Amino acid sequence: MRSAPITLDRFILEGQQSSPGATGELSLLLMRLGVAGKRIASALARAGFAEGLGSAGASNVQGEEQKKLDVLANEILLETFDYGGIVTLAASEEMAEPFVYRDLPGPGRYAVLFDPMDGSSNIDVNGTLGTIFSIRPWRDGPPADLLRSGREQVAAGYVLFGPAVLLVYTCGDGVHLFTLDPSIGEFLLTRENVRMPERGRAYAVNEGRAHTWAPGVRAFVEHLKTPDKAAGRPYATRYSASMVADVHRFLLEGGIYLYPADTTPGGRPDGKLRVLYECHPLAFVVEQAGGLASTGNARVLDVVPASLHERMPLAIGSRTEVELFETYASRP
Ligand code: FDP
Repeated sequence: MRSAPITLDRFILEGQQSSPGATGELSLLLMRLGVAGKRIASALARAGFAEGLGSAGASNVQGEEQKKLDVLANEILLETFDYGGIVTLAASEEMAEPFVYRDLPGPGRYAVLFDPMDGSSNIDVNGTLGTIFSIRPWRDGPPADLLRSGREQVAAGYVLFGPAVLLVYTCGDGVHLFTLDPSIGEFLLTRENVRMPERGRAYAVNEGRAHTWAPGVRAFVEHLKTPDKAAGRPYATRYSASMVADVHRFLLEGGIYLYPADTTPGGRPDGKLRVLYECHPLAFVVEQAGGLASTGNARVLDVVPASLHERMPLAIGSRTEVELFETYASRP
């Protein structure tokens, strides 16, 4: 007899059963994220012909153009945690202030943070996008209590909307990858305990912005491009305008994604990416797979943001390239 495919629910439940003391609440949250991922995937699949999906014209709290699908994905995620009393608070890149769930049956135990639609410029061109999530323990407290290091995350991951819909997550015991089988509407385990290659052959960065980078960052990218057959250079460029898509590629194949600081006068000295919604969760996933995430002079997971929407420069990927990046970034 063939063995049945391992669904997301089964994998999570079996993991929970082998963790003494687990309440099952975190498992429920991960399963709900699977449902949210399917709902967002369905909205994306209809976006091309469903009236009203696409550019929203409004701006998010960072003043960037917001797409209707960003708004919709944010709403789907808020709804996802709006029952059962497990989640007390949800914070998102798309909301100025966290959403507090009221009338809970008891004290909720978790806060969920998310970037509902990462790589949103890809919406209108049918490119790859993702939803990034991070789960933290939570007791009643002011939203400022969310300003903690990335090491306090209990789970993190993403749903990737590409040719197939994938769900990748970690609870701190390795990284697991599931693929949505549309014929049965279930995420099926495709790779357990994903390991990131120690080094890669590719990098992803918006090189049109090279004039805004610090000299050390420019020198690092020049190094990657300088041919040296024995050392495996030049590296290939792989930039998709969706960090989650690029990081996913490097999770499987090795390589480095960069979004450096803009050092020009009036530029963004902290880069573009948000600490809590993008950098901490992807750093947790990548480090669990054996990779690294760095600002250039600090490990991403050690960074404690001073505000909810704080940004940070990011280098994330294979250990070899990120360590090399740190040596270049520390140059005067
Ligand atoms: P987006 O704002 O379109 O959601 O998260 C920010 C991000 O996408 C990354 O996913 C992506 O790599 C980057 O910004 C693209 O920014 P640039 O257009 O400046 O390259």
